Amino acid sequence: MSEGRVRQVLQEAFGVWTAVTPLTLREVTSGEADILIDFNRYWHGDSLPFDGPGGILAHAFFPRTQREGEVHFDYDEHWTVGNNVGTDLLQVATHEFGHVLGLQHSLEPDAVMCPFYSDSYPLQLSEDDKRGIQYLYGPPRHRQPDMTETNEIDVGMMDACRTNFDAVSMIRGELFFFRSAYVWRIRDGQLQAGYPALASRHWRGIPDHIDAAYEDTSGNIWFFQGDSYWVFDAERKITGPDSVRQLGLPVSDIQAALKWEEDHVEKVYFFKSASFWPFNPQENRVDDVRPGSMQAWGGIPGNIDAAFRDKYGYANFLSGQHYWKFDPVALKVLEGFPRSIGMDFFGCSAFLYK
Ligand SMILES: [Ca+2]
Ligand SMILES: [Ca+2]
Ligand SMILES: [Zn+2]
Ligand SMILES: [Zn+2]
Repeated sequence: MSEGRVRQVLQEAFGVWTAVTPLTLREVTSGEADILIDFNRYWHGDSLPFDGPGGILAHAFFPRTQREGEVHFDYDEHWTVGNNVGTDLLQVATHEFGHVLGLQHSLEPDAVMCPFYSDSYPLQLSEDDKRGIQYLYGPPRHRQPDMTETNEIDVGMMDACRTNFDAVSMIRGELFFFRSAYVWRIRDGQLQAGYPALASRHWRGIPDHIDAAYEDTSGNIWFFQGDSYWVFDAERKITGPDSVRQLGLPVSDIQAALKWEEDHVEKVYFFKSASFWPFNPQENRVDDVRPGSMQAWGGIPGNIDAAFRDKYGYANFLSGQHYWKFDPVALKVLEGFPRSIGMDFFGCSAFLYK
């Protein structure tokens, strides 16, 4: 293929994604680019060498990884477009660009994001591909959302296998996972029928997304968002919004809250970045405005999305699509963690990486 043709095909592959999102992409040959495309052979500087003709065709790095934005194609493939004599560059590029934009593999065989290469023409996004990319970036701006889509389909877009979570809390012995306006409810390891549901159906007046949540010893649920907090008695609001400053917390936008117990005394920890603040529920006050360091939680990453204490007393910390289980006695992360949130809590299948 000529260089001009390759450029054209790569543009076409990006066009497949930009057609269904508000994203715009343009080629730059100098300055800084968000996405870098390269054709490489064998060892080429990352730890994923290519293998000559056949086998591995290409790979791309997910956002928020060290090499985010990089897409590598195996130079040794016989790249072609629209015929069966080689490997179809449009198919492979569209798949890899999906990864570089943040999509994982799809389990649907007709999806562009299916992990197995198939030469199918014309190239078309499946509903699953479209839902995935629109979940990340939304629909194109010029088009009104399709009004025939029901609320159910909206909820379907919130795929627990792909998302990260805003907050998680044990409430009345059940686990509640929060993401945007939605909540998933898990009882005895089973996702309950009718979930995800709007969180406002349980807690009227809850903000449309929350930063953190926990249930205190008397069964009240505390929600945090920005510089405010709310307290609910089961489903009814008792107080809020009130400023977190009233709790003596020196920061807003906390990332997680963890209800804890030390010698049968209730404790709560608020987390933000690599810091945490112990909160004293008896005094209704943060113990010390000076934060503790995450190093106290050996093995937990500095940027967590959510935290909760499970019924066995372990602290669980979530970051992205993984979680870490922390042993309160040994004061360290359990062997074998992090693990996938989707697989352990929502019965999602393992994603294969290509
Ligand atoms: Ca190869
Ligand atoms: Ca959070
Ligand atoms: Zn590479
Ligand atoms: Zn892939």
